[in-house]
Amino acid sequence: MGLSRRSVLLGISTLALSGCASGQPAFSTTDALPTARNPGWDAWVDAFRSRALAAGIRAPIFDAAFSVAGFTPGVIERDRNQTERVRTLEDYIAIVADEEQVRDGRAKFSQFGGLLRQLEAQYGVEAHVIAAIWGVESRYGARRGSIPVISATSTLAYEGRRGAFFERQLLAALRIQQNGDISPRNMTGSWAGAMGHTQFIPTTYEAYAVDFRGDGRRDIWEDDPTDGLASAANYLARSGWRRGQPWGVEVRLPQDFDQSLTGRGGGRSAESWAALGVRDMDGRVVPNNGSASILTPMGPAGPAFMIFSNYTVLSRYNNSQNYIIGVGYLSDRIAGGPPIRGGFPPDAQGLRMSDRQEIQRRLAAAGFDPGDVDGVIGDRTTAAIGAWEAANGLPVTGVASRDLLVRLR
Ligand SMILES: [Ca+2]
Repeated sequence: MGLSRRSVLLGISTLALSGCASGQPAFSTTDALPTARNPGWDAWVDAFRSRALAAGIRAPIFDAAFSVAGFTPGVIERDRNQTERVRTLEDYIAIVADEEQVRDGRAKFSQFGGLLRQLEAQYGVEAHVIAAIWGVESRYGARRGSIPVISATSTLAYEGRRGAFFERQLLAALRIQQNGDISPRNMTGSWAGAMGHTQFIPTTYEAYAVDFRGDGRRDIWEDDPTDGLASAANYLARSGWRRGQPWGVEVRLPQDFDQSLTGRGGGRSAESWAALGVRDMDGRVVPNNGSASILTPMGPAGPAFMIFSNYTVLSRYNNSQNYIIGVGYLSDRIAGGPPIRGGFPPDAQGLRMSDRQEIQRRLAAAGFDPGDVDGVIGDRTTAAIGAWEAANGLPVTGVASRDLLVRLR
């Protein structure tokens, strides 16, 4: 399967950055991005050097950091592409919390069970929730990102679309180096400067990273995930995580349910929802966990969730609905919970996940590689459809449609 395809999909799925921990929802690329000569960036770095020194960065630290940094045009490309496609919850879960990710999560959960239970005891954040953040952010550490953070943040600060934000990240990154937590060469991350096992951006690192092993360095970059996972637990704890409460639960709404009651603002007690006929997927009244809201991310025909205050805590990490539900759902699966039981509605083309998977299977059988047969129509499937259409004398649309499925059959 194509991890690089996954990272491309995720890079464009959400980046509703809100001072969140991660610059992107998941899976940094491991592709090395080349640097390029750019006199404009050189001049920007010269000017920035004065600002950095005035802000307390010592000259040798600054010069060592930039001696291994360079203008990296690839990060600008990624920054521009990431808003183009908005994924549905169904697609997002197929990418970050599919059966493979659940299996890997359960394996990591048992491998690192001692550490995770220690973190749960110390920070009051359930072990399976920490594991789920680890899974969604970096595929349990497998994709921590290999782009030099000084290069990425200085390129985006220079480019300017969100220049002030990335200059703050760059300054924080230099302070982290000055503090001795990481060497210039080893400070790597995603194209947006999100670093380590749980993809902290530099300002989040400064505020929340911890040295759990007590060796004097807050090392979220190394293979050992201890400091990275402890830092994520600390961040959730300090954001108000309530141990013993769910982030949310999947619910069944009655036929006549008033959809205008859904949304994050519509908090009510569990008793009040029960009186309106809301039940869990086994038909039971949902226990009281404080003020609760109902979300129907894909509309009335899709799954429904009752969410609690821990949903809001997860939103501090990344304020994307798909991200929060993705992490919450993966945490439940790692803890042994079932798949989502509410059906997903057909997409804009009238196709269901199984139809989209059939298109991918048939394209592959015809010799047009669509990437993973995961039902998610990403760049590779779109390209494969276009190539198949061209080879069959049809107008090239790249669209996974009912008509295409019929023709492929
Ligand atoms: Ca440490």
